[in-house]
Amino acid sequence: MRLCQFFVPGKGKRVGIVTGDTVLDVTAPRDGVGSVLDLIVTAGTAAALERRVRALAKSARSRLPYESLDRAPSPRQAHLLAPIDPPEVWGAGITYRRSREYYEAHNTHETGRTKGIYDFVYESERPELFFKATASRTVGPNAPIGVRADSTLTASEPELAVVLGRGGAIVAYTIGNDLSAWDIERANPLFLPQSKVFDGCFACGPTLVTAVDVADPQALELSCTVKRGGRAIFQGRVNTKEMKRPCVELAAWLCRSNTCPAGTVLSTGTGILVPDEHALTEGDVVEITLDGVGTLRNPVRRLT
Ligand code: DO4
Ligand code: MG
Repeated sequence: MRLCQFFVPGKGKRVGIVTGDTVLDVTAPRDGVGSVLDLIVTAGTAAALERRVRALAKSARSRLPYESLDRAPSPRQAHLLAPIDPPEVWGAGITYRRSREYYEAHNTHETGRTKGIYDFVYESERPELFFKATASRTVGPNAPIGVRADSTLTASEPELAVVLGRGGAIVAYTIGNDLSAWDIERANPLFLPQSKVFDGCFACGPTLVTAVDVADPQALELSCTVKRGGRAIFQGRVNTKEMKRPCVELAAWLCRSNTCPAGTVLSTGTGILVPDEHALTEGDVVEITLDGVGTLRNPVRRLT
């Protein structure tokens, strides 16, 4: 099942189930369905979430065309929102061989060693995990993603993102865009938090697909297009089978001695590396498509 959230003028946030081209409005705050986060917190597990969503789909009272919601956010028009308001967003890094090679090739930090930090983290048993964003720094479909005012090399990192339920169980999947100021990170790895966390630093959506509906999360096709002036300047793709560590392993590491609230999103690392010459600029549009989830489209805004 696919879940979404959308805004309707005069009604506020709504919870939707996407079936084909249609969105079923299943919002019922008095029955504990005020948000997708409510559903995930109450269900806790993937099986319970699936049961609840299937039952809700049968009782939906109104429906809308998905297309009518897939537009720029405006208080005057119905539009999609991020499919979840995550209490926490975390990221995993260097989970693909090609990201290790790309990051390492650009690691100008002199260590005097034959291997750099990205080689070490790729080979290490412990994965790289970092705090990425809060709900206030997360944007949904068609909302602007940010480029820091003090960065000249910010890139999109298209990623499979998992949504955790109770005890770190994976209950859903979505697309994550881990916007990253690579110039800041390359200046010094200790600047990583500043390269990763800023306004509009994370986009997710357009929908969440329940975990029960994903036969194999390590066999999903993810693609990305960056458009400038309506023309594609970059296209890339990856399959999640190329990940070194499966999603469940990353989620288990994240939850070691670290209780993650239900609804936490973990973005599992990028295998699509946009060349430096295509650093994001104001007005670019980034489109990321994932099997079963849809296309996450966001315009780029330079922050002040
Ligand atoms: O250490 C850098 C971050 C790596 C990352 O975000 C990724 O591999 O996706
Ligand atoms: Mg990343």
